[in-house]
Amino acid sequence: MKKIFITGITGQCGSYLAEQLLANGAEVHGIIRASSSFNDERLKNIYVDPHILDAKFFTYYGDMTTGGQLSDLLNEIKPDAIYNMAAQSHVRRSFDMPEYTGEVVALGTVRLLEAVRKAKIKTKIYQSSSSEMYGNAPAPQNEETPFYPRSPYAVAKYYAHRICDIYREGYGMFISCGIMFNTESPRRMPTMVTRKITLAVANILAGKQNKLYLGNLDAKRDWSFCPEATMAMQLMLEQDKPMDIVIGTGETHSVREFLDEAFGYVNLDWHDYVEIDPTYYRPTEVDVLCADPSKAKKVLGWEAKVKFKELVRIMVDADRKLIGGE
Ligand code: G4F
Repeated sequence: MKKIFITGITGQCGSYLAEQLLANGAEVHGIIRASSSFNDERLKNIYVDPHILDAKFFTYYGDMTTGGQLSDLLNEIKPDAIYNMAAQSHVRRSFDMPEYTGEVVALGTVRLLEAVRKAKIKTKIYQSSSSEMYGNAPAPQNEETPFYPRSPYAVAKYYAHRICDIYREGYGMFISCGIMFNTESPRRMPTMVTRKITLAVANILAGKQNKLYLGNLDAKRDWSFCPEATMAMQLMLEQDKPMDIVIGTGETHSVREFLDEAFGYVNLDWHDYVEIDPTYYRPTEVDVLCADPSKAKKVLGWEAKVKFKELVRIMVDADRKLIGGE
């Protein structure tokens, strides 16, 4: 049985990954950031009391800002694979908290790599890199496209991406980086634009909201369905050699198109509800992200099945169910 260690297990992608790995018979260990409020809602489907005899799911309080504890945990667990999903992942917020973002995303990654190196554990590592690293590099972006990070978050991810490169080459460690374009699902943070929109649709239908305040509607993103993207991450660690691979659908749509699709699906006109609040603008914006996922198809045999329209509908349906009042 494989032992897996996941940082960021309480996040959208971390939680889907944990579920899929457990379903495949793995033993899954993850760290949860200590908080006085509950932050493990996404793990409710897989939580088991660790005292039961055949428990395969274990969580520990831990943080990417402290290296010593990561070392202790890795020495104790000796995982066959590690998925580094932990991040302060909100791009707009990274402008308000640049130092903390760098601490978790950039230095957190090097702390994890150092912990593995010093523990001399033979393990495969998956690093969640981000398409934000491309900034305004011309679309479509692939593994050869030069990076041009335009936010504190993106530059921290770029540091993490490059340090993985250095440890892979310098120490011969197996580290694969998934260059992830936007991943969405009903578990998406409500402050990310897609979920903010689908929750608003559900709330408006239920009579609980009458305005939706957004920022830049012209930005274009490649939105894929998170549980499909996490399958690609696992395929990356099943390869014999480590590599960097772009994961996305190959389609790009604007925030405006997302509004058209989400409100149109329930016969509402978003122009009646949406107002622009410039506080959601970013000091530097990324205009167009669109994956060229040819390498993922060729090497992993992976390609996105859920495309834009279906994704929007999955999210609207889930939020209508959540909010009720239909
Ligand atoms: O949903 P977003 O906040 O996602 P963003 O910035 O593209 O980042 C996400 O994807 C990255 C991968 O490419 C990840 F690395 C990152 O961790 C995160 O998951 O914003 C998408 C677009 C932006 O252009 C933003 O300016 O939507 C625009 N937008 C317009 N109004 C808004 C809003 N974004 C947010 N969050 N909230 C708004 O009200």
